[in-house]
Amino acid sequence: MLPRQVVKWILVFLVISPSLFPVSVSEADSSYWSAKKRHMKKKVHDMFYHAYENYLTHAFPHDELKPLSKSFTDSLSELGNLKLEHLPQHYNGSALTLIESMSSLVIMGNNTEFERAVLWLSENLNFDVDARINLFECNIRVLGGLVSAHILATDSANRLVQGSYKNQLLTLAEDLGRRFLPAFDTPTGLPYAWINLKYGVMENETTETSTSGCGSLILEMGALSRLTGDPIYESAALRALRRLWSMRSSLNLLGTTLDVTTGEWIEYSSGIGAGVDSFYEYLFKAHILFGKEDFWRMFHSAYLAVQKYFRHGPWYHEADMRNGKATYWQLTSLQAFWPGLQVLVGDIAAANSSHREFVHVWKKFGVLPERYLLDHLMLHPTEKYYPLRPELAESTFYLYQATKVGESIVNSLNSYTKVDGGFASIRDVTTMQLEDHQHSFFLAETCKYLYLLFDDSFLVDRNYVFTTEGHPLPVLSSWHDRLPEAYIPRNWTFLPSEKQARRASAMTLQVCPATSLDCRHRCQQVKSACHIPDARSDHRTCIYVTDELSNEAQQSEGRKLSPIIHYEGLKVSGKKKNLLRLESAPHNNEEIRVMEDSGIHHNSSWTAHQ
Ligand code: DMJ
Repeated sequence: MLPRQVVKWILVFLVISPSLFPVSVSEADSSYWSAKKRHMKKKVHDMFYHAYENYLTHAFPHDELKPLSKSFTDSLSELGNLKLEHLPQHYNGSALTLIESMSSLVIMGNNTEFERAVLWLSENLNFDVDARINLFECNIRVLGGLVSAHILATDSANRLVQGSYKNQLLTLAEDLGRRFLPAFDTPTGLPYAWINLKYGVMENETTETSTSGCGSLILEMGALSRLTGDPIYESAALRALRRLWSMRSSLNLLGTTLDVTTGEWIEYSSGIGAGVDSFYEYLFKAHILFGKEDFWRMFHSAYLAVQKYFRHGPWYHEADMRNGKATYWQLTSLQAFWPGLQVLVGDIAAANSSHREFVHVWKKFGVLPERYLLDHLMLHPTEKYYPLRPELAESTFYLYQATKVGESIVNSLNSYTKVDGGFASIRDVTTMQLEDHQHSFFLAETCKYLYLLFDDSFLVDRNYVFTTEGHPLPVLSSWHDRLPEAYIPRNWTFLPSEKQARRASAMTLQVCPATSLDCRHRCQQVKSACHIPDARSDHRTCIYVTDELSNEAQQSEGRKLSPIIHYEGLKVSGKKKNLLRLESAPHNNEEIRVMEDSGIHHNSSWTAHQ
């Protein structure tokens, strides 16, 4: 035992020591964090270059890398194309991943490689190709990539070798923008979802599109107009956006899919995920980029409606735009961008609570599964994949700097998805089986946001708005009609009581169900979000809906019964008060919620969206 006096002096020393050596303690602290940040920055830097160099070696100038087979895919013509129809025979790619990587190269400080990319694209990129592309995807990835890279190429901080850049990327962007215009030639001004780059809108083209397909064009097309001085692009995008907004319900809600010729809704249910997500994002970001109060007013009403009708504690379900009633209770990986948007608008507490839930899910599975059925506490039987999506990293970037969350995302990506030939998507989060696809958004967004978490020096002197594909556009007063007024009200979202906020995450209670794939006759095939045709039969999954039984039953019973849905080997039947019963093992007698009027659990859930 130490003598009492000694113990006393030791205690006194421990109490006063921080004030005796304040500098050394905080220095130690900050040098620990600086070292940690440098270490993490290097890790993300290495991830990006592993993905990038493998793309250059095995796939360039094609669109995307297949990291397992070390080959390529010309996926620009497949993005968003569920049925893989009208695939071009002679399309050889547009170096999509290179276009998407350019802004990340600048953010990581590699001006030499950026210049090489600019020059290669200037000399080789050609949009006069017979390829039917998805307007939304081509806009956010290609037009956004080019416009952002043009701005970065003309920024004195990223000066290219004197005289080497003569606005070639802007010329290419303008060429692409012109090819988009025929899509807007509809009675409503709402654009077709698909356009052939060489020939315009194809005969018998589908008139169905999504809310994000019409409402997420304004940043890129607006920027193109500001840069070229030609208002045509911005006007087309603005007209479509205004028309879309005019279709909102009295609750300020919109649906998910619509017809561009009639301007009528097809799918009345919507949420903040697939088919709608970037519509909200663009209303707000357009206000920041162009300063128009109009965008702010639209966003303000739309945001409040989302918080009122879709939100359930930290989660967001879907609801019918006509009456605000909940339809599908699903968590999707795409929704994880929402907390990031909430940070931008100043609704920090709400952002924090849902970000925390998404992080729980990430930790539970190691990555974010594409879709989780909140009312059944189970993974969606077919959408168990994780295609290297950026949304959680994006929200994490807006909420934090250098945090444990960022570190754990980086570590999971390295341990589960890194392969010799790049980074592979995950086909099934329960088995971590890989899929042969490295999406271009992994370089454009996932790596970029992770890098910015640990080194944001790119953002020091200037404000940027990141497009939905992560391409930075500078906030310039010259682009503003007038500078935005202060727009951040307090307490956007009514916060649930402490008790509710702390309740255990639904995900922590879930059991991962085993499901067997059983594609039977009359399957309507539904592709995974990866859109890459390959030889594997299990690449596609199926759902088919038959109304035969209901017709028979109708005749015998003289009344209308609900359709039967065969769903990945599950039989779903017997609509009762808006609920269907799952009849086959392992989900015996579970009920799923369905839309009140259709009785069929489908459509937006099956709309793939990159
Ligand atoms: C990206 O292409 C964009 O972020 C888009 O808005 C939604 N999905 C993907 C990545 O998940």
